[in-house]
Amino acid sequence: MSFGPMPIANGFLAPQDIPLDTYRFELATASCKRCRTFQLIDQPPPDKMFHANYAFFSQTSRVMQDHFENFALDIAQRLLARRDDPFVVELGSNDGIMLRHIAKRGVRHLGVEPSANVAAAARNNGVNTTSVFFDAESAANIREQYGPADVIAAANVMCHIGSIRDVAAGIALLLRDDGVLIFEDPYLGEVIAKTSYDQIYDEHVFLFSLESVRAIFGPHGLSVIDVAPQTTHGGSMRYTLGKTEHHEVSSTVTELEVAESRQGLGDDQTYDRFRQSCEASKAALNRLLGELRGAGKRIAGYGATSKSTTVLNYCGIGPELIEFISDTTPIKQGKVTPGTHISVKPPSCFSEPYPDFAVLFAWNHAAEIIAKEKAFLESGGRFITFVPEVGMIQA
Ligand code: DWN
Repeated sequence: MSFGPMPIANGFLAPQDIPLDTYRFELATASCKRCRTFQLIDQPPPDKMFHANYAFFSQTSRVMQDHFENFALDIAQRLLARRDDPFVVELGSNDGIMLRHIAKRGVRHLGVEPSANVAAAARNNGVNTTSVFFDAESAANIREQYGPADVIAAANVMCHIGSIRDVAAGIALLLRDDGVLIFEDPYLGEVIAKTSYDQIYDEHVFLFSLESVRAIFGPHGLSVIDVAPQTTHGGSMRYTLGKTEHHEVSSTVTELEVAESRQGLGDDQTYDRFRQSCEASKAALNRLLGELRGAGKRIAGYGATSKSTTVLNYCGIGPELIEFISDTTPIKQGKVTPGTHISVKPPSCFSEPYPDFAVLFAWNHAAEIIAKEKAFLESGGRFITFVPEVGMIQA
């Protein structure tokens, strides 16, 4: 399905650069009939998305900080316990949100993070980081310098990599024979179930299912040995893979296989229904915002997420409907949203005075935000949600 011409999701720009906001690509998806990998048909070149001004810093959410501390704990307790001088590599290690907990344990580690600014933040957090794109060539270099990896981890990274087969080849090369690959990404089954079409944007070239993970990594000798659903990013899946002959397969894998078949992730009709649900969601959101603005209500946005770029551009929502978006990320503040040019302001502006409504673009952080914004809700303000359907959250 097509979501129309789209700018770079994290391409926030200074107001004076609005005339330069001309780059667009066609945001359209397809589900491969052979391997059922749900993917973008076209993806902008990686250096247009990941560069020295990359706008997303993982540590902006308290809940995500806890999540990654627990991820590190899972790795340390489940995967490293009986290993002698293990070596952990994290792909797309961002600002070191996970790896710093591995580093603190004195474990040999390396973060591989192509965006230079977030890589620098990771080094400041005491995380050994190299700023390169991971592929078969850089994997060979890492193995030569550090030896084989006991664990290769990645969170919200694999689904960003168009050249995934090259990455899979690099992982197979870098991983010790009995080592494991552990990664998590937004889960296709959740996106379909919740009509969270905003998970579809330039950086997310894939939305994985068990079937597609098997199709991608299987040819490189890596089997899925465990799966564990995660609540993060609106519903993610953590996959653990290992070289086929060295590991037992957990029953969670068969259970997920059955669930995917029941949900129809392998059926064309599922994707037709998803398209219809996206169109219905767009119409309902436009209708609601139009009615509220027509009644003179002030509407803001909450969280200038990457996901919001899809929602705003697909639905055609601009400053005439949404006055500004509140966001805690300093690099986004004072800028405007890509394509739709809504001002992004620091949270201090949110309460000066509170708007009547706030579209919860960071819906995946709803619990954390609702707890933080009690005063907004108690003053009569309402959050507008659109996942799983358009509705309101009030005190
Ligand atoms: O995969 C990706 C995920 C992990 O993160 C990347 N492609 C980019 C990014 O996606 P996103 O921008 O949709 O992620 P979030 O975590 O939904 O973004 C939350 C945004 O909301 C941030 O800009 C910070 C902001 N925020 C806020 O203003 N107040 C977040 C919280 C929790 C808050 O209280």
